Amino acid sequence: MDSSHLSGVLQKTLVPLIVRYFPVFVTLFLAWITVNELYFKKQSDNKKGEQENNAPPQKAERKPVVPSAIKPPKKKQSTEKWNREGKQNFSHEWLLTSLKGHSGAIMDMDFSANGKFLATCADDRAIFVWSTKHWKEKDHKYIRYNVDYDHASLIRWSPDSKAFIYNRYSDNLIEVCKLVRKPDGWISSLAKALTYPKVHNDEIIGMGIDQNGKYIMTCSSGTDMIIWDLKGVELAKVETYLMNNYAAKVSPCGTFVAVSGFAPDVKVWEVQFNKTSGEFKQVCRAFELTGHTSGVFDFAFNADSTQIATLSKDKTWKLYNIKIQYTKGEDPHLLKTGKFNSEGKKSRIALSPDGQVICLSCDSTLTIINALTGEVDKIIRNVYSGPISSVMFDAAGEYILTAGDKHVRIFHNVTGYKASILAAKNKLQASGNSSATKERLQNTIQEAEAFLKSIGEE
Ligand SMILES: *[C@@H]1O[C@H](CO)[C@@H](O)[C@H](O)[C@H]1NC(C)=O
Ligand SMILES: *[C@@H]1O[C@H](CO)[C@@H](O)[C@H](O)[C@H]1NC(C)=O
Ligand SMILES: *[C@@H]1O[C@H](CO)[C@@H](O)[C@H](O)[C@H]1NC(C)=O
Ligand SMILES: CC(=O)N[C@H]1CO[C@H](CO)[C@@H](O)[C@@H]1O
Repeated sequence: MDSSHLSGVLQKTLVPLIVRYFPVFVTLFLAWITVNELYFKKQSDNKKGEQENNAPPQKAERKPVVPSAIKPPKKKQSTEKWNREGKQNFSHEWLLTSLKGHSGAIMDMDFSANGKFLATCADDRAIFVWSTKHWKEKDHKYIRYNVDYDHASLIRWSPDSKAFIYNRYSDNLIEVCKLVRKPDGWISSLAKALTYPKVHNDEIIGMGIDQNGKYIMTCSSGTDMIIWDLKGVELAKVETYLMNNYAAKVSPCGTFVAVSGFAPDVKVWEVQFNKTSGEFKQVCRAFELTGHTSGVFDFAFNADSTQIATLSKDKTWKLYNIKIQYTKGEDPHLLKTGKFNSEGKKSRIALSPDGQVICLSCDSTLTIINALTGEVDKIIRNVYSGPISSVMFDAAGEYILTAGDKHVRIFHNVTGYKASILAAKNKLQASGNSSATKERLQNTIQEAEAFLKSIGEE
């Protein structure tokens, strides 16, 4: 009787209470979920920020915090889904084509010096050598090479376009692969030719070959850089004193090796050979690029090695003139600088061969800057479902290439056309030119304008 009485009381009091306040419970529950979601998102954003830079997260990423607690966190879910599923059907007015064949994330790419091949390496263990001849057609010719029991994350052509080097990512050493050519110019096979001894303890993050074929440079994420001869003999070991190396390059002229890292100055060395005997002499300090206030994620040379563009954690990019007499103490000159919110070490920078266009990548977004004005010309988002791993121009500066999840994307260098119009107009304004020069400049402008029109840019 006691218990039935109790249940009777409960039924009379509690049940109506529950029924009455049910909407409130639901609301509170939803509010709790929403607050949790927002809180954790903020936490992870903050963590990212702490790791890469101490400034608050990017403005664009900040979604307006919805005050109404009942609204489910729809927006966040959709971005997550977006990131997971990716965009298979990426399209853009500037996109010429995508190179498809890899089944994993492409980590690096490089053009051969003769312009005939593009090599790509991916975490699917494959290296592809693509013909650059038929980009405007639908099918893209390539030959595949497998890195046994490992994959490559860096790849560079030898200056004679007859071989390339790549790193074995897990083994952390360098291998050389040679092309066997067919009479028609295409490749019949690819064969491993040489394995370099393992010397770096930390992950190899940079690699390059001198265009004169005298040396190879490898650089680790620690503080060491090695100069090798092409047979795999160590010529010199250089301590970079950058705390951690982020990027390392050989200049297109072959004279310089440069490294950026956690410390804000980019360091440039000259690799010297005896002019009469051709023997390796030494690696000596040439100059430094100063001005950044934080680590430099990446940097790039223009084609004639007279300029370097840098991208830093301090949220700026900078363009330097390095055509200087450094032996007489002249320092590089800052040409342009601009703001860019790069969020991590994976951010990349590319400088067009003529130095007129800068490409910046951060995550899956490509930003294209007119280096003459320093202004952003285009932002292309969601190029991949994952991050862009590499950005580069072809030798003619006609195209911008990005590598990322499975595909290489080839964009028209539209900004380059705009920059060349601007440069030509500036030259036209300068008086005292012959009529032939004027005509040539006017032709340049007309052709570039026609192209821009054809692609829908005014
Ligand atoms: C991509 O496009 C192709 C053909 O246009 C279509 O068959 C496919 O379903 C699309 N995929 C996605 C994920 O939209
Ligand atoms: C360059 O090599 C030649 C011949 O081996 C030698 O006589 C000369 O001293 C070297 N020069 C320098 C600057 O080391
Ligand atoms: C003439 O044109 C050239 C480029 O074609 C330019 O460098 C120069 O400044 C122009 N003006 C004069 C006065 O030569
Ligand atoms: C920056 C750059 O290299 N721009 C080039 C883009 O392509 C046009 C057409 O090939 C060239 O004229 C520009 O110099």
